[in-house]
Amino acid sequence: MSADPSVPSLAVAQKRVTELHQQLHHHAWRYYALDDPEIPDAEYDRLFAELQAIEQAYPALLTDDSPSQRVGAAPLSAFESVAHAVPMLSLNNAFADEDIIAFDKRVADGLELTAGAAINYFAEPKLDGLAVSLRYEQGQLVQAATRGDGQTGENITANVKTIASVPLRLRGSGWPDVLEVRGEVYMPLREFDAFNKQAAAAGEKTLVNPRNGAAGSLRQLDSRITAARPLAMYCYSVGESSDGAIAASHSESLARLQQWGLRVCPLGKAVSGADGLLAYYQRLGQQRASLDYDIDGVVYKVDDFLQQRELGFVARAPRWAIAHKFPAQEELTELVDVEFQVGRTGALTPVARLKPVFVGGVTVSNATLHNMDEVTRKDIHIGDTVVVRRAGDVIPEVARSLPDRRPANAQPVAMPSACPVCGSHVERVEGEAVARCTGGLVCAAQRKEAIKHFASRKALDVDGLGDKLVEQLVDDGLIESPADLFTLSLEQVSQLERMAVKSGQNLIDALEKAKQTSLPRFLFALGIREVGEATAAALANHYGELSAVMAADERSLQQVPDVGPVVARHIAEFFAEPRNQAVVNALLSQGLAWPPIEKRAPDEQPLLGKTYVITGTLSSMSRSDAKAALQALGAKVSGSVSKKTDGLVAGEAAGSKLTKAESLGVPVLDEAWLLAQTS
Ligand code: 5U1
Repeated sequence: MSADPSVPSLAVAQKRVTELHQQLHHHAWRYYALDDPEIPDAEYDRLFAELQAIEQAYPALLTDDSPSQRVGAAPLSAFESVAHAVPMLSLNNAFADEDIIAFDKRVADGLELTAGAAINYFAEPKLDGLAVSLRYEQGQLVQAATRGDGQTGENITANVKTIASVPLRLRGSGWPDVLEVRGEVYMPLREFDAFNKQAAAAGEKTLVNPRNGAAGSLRQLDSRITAARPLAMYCYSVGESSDGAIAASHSESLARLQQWGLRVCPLGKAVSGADGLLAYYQRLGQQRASLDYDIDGVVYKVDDFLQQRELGFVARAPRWAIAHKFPAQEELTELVDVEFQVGRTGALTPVARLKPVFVGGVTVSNATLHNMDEVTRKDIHIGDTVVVRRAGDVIPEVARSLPDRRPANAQPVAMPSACPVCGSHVERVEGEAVARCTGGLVCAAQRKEAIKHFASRKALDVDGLGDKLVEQLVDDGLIESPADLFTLSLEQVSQLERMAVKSGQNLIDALEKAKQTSLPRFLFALGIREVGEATAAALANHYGELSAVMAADERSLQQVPDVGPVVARHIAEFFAEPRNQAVVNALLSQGLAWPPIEKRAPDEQPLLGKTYVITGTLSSMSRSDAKAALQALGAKVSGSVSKKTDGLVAGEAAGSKLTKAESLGVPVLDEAWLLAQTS
């Protein structure tokens, strides 16, 4: 019995430890496996701290499966070898649709099915991480091993125990006494980015990519390092099982693994025949860029275990499964040159000119290098062999260079001291990653970008005024500022390349129509640095009048919600500049106008603190206007649905966001609700 009254007796402590284990395992499962926590993080932390305190007072109560054991153990000198009781298989790869049609035929032939009989498959994403086998004995995680050569891997138990989504103890009942579960450990992309940002800020080494991040983290001899890495695991098959097969089919076995608390990728789907496989591949390919993990293809498996057994293996790969790979997202090529593009705010962006390379399904010859800090961080020289990455619809980028292959004549990348477009001085502000051309609207590049922004959909929304047309208008000297757009004559526009009288008249009509706008759109269209749609809406609501925004000083501007000192300075500097005042006045004299704003005090913002998502087509207003209207009522408008979303405003033909909202129980609101809020 302890003398300290704040420390419980051993018997009481033991009972409490059992309760805390149960609660912490349960809440970790809700949080990591189901992504649906029941209690706030702070409450979880409190329970965790309580367990740690008891374990410190009574070390005998510290067990291997304690939730506190995820923090990492003392370093090992080397990994032990582990022989897999059931080999970890590899998969044959396929790249073309024909390979999949041939696979389906081989399966049908192997099963001696009549021609045309559709086989039931299970299709699932192929994660780009590291394959790992988990061994549970009496429901407790006793060992985790890498795949190695498929027969023998390395014992990485201490490292895998730090992964919060790997249960240390299986849930429920009915699991075999010995159960080996296989799956992929990966690094979620958002957490990979956050990890690298933090590492770069601290001057530490960054991770090359999420896959290397996952593999490297699992290969640490010091599991405290692994514990600090954001890793997760999805399970996809069973190795040894003391009860034999745990189900009659692969899909049923995944459901059982899930019941036992193991995390299974929710995108797996039962499909039928080769058509079903190819349709799944197409769909997942479209979803790929929006996933929070890297995948490099799809795995198809014959679902029925008896059929799997009948088909058997060739060498180490099953005849009943195949990996259908996506086109590579990373390729090597030569960096031929680096040029600098000038953006709307004068920011100079280094752009890589590359020897054309086929990557992610397209030929890439240019890729962004973001800014000079990135060039330095990635150690990029002209002439280098570089890794080009293109994920889905994402803009291609140079992921890294290969300094080992650097030729003797490679050149470092230098920021020009004069703007490559207008020759104005280039300045780099202390503490900012970007360098800027100081030419303002004197610079043709900035003029073009400013006018493109002014006419863009979320700004004045001038129908038919695309980027190429703006470039022609500036290059031909017909316009210098957004205000000049409204002085264009039919004769001038119809003489432009690819324009005729009809298309010219359409453009003149669109410009006329765009004159009737809203104050938030007008403020956004001016292209003031750091003033996006939300800030423009907040400014309009706060001041009500353009003249008041223009007259506001930095102190006053900081009273506007979400406007801090930096944004306030950009706004005040913009309106203090005589050239900008002249453009605004010219626009007003051309007849740009908007309905008066009804100013709302914070206590008149009934949606303050709420977050909405808008999807589908609304009949009475554009999505941008709906967004501005909700923002004026104090709401935040986000682009993606999560459990934290207060409502999804769904118009006609709402797609995946509607499905997600329904699955998460997020209220679905219609246009009538929106109109009722905003009227
Ligand atoms: N999703 C998934 N990835 N993956 C990799 N399933 C899957 N199955 C595999 C492998 C190597 O092998 C099975 C055939 C057991």
